[in-house]
Amino acid sequence: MSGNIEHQTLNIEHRTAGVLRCSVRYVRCTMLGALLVLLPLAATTQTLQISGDPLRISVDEYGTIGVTRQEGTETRPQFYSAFATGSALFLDGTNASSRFGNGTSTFALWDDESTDRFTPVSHSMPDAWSIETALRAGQRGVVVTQLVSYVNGNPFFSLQWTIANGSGVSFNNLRFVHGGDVSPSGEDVATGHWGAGSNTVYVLTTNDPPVFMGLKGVGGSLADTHHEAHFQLVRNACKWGTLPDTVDASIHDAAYALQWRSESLANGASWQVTAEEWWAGEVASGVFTNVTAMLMSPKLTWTLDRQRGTFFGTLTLRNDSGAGGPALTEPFWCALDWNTERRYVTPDGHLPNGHEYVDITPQVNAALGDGSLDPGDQVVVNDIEVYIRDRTEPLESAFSVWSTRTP
Ligand SMILES: [Ca+2]
Repeated sequence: MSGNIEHQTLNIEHRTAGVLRCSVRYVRCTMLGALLVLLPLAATTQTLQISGDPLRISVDEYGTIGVTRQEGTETRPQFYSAFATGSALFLDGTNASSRFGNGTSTFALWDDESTDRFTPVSHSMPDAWSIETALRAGQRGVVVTQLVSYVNGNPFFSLQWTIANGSGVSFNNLRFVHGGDVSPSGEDVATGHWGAGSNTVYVLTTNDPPVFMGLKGVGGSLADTHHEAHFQLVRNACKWGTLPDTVDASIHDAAYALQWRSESLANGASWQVTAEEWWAGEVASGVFTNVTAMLMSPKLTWTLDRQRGTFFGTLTLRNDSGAGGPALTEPFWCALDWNTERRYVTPDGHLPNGHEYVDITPQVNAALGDGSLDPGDQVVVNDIEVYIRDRTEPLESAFSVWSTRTP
C-alpha cells in the first residue's frame, strides 16, 4: 500500500536529528494531502464530529475514529494520518474468514471491501457529544453498534461496542480488538507500557516531559490481552486475532491495541465491550516516569468539613514489603480514581493511568523524620481535601503511590 511506503520512509527520517522534525512534518502533510486527492476514500466517507475541547473526535460511517487534541494554541492529530485506527470482530476464534473490521491508513483491519469490511447500517449523532454507528458483519446477521461519547473538558473519551447476534445460530470463541497507530501530540514515535492495575496499554513520547496516551478496558469489560509495538506488528496481530500481551519499551513508531474475548454469543444475545482512551498532562507524566510501586491503601478514612461541604481524608501509609524490602523515599503521592462525583478539590496532576493525584511529600517527610519509609514503617497523613457528591460513595479505589525521582 502506498500509505505504508510513505510511513516507512518517514520512519527513517524520524531517526535522524530532531532538527529535521519540522520539515518531516511538512513533507508528511504534503504527501497525505496528495494521497487524499488520489484515493476515493475521502470522497465516499461521511464524517461526523464531536467538537470538544481539548478532544475533537471524528467518526466515519464505517466506524473509523480520528482524534485531534487542542494543545496550547495548536490542534494536533493523535493518530498517524489523523485516523489510523481500527476495530475487528472475530466470530470463530482466529479464523480470518469470520473476521470483519474497519480502520484506515496504516491500521486498516480488513482486506476487501466486499468480503471482510464492516458494512455501514446507520450513522448519527444522538446529541452533540456522541456518535452512534451501526455496522453489519458481512452476511452473518451480526450487527456491531459503536457509541463514541465525550464529556467536554475531560482528558479521555468513551468507547462502547454492542455486538448483537441476530443470525439464528450461536457463535463460539469470539474476539474483538480495537487499537490504532498512535501519534500522541503529533509525534509518531514513542515507548510502550502496560498498566496491569488499570488495564491500560499506553505510550509515552520522547518529548521532555513526555506526553501520555493510553487505551484502557473499563467497567465489566477489562481487556483479556494487549499489545504495543511497531505499528505493522500491532496491525498484523489485530488482523490475526491474537495479541501477545507484550509492549516495546524502546523508541519506535508506536501503535497499541486491546483484545476482548467472549466464550459464546447465543442467537438473540448481545455482547458489550467498553473502553476509554486517555491523554495525560505533560507535567504529570514527566514526573511519573519512574514509579516504583502503586499499592492500595487499606486505611483511608474521611471526615466531613461541614463549612465547605467537602471531606478531609486521612491516609495511613505503611511499607508492607517485609524485612529486606525496599525503603520508599520521596516524592509521595496519593492517587484517586476520580469521576464527576468524587475527586480531589485541588489535584496536583494526573497519573499515566489518568487517576488524579495530590503530592503529600511534605506531610510524609514531616511524619517520617528521616525521609525514608522503611519496611514496617507507618505514617499518617491528614487533610487531603476531597469532594464527594454522595457521602456513601465507596472509596476503595483510592490508593497511594510511591516513586523515586528520575536521576
Ligand atoms: Ca505511531
